[in-house]
Amino acid sequence: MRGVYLVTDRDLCCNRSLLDIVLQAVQSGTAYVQLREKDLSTRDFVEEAIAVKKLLLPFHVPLIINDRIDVALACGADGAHIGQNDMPYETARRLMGDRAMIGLSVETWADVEASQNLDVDYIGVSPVFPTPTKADTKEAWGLEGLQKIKSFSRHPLVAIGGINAFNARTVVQAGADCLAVVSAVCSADDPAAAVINLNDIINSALREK
Ligand code: TZP
Ligand code: MG
Repeated sequence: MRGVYLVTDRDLCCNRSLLDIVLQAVQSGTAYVQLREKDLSTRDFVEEAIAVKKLLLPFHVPLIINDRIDVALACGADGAHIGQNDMPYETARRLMGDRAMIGLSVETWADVEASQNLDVDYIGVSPVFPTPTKADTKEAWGLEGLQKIKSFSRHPLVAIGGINAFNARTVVQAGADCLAVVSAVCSADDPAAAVINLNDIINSALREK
C-alpha cells in the first residue's frame, strides 16, 4: 500500500457535494477511498455507496466501507475497514471473502499484538495525532508510537488522525505506508490540489528513505 487514502466525512465537505469531493480526489491520484457514514440510514448509505463505487470504477480505485459489512456487500465494495468494537475480523473475512481488502484500527499495543495473528490487509494506526474530526479516540500514538509499530508489525500501516501537508513527511519517515486523511482533503479549499500536494510529499519522503 502506498499513497493518499481518503476517508470521507460529509459534515466536513463545507457544503459541497461528497461525490464531487471524491471525484476531484481520485482524479488527482487518491489511491483508496473509504466511505465513512455514522449517521445515514442504511438505505441512504447503500445508495451512496453504489454511486461512489460507480464513480471509482474507471479509476480502479478501491472502495472501502467503514464499519458496515452489510453495506460493503450490498454495494460490491472492494473492502471494509473495521474498528475494535465492530464485527470481529474473522466474521468480516468470512462474509467478504478472501479477495476483499480488510483493514483494522489499532488503538492500543494489545490491539497491535493481536492484529499480528490476523490476516488483515493493513492496520490503521489510530490516531497518530489528536484530531477534532473524531471525538472518541484513545491516546494518540505520536510519531514514536508509529515507529514502534512499524518495527514490530508484519502488516502495512495506514496512519490516520491529524495528518496534513505540514506533518505528512514526518509521518512517512516514521513508517506509514499510506496516509489516511479526512479534513486535509474534505475541507480543503481545493481538494484536488491537496491530494496532489500530499502525494508529492509522500513520494519525496519515500525516495529519501
Ligand atoms: N479515525 C481515527 S482519527 C480519524 C478517524 C476516522 C479522523 C481523522 O480525521 P482528520 O481530519 O484527518 O484528522
Ligand atoms: Mg468503526
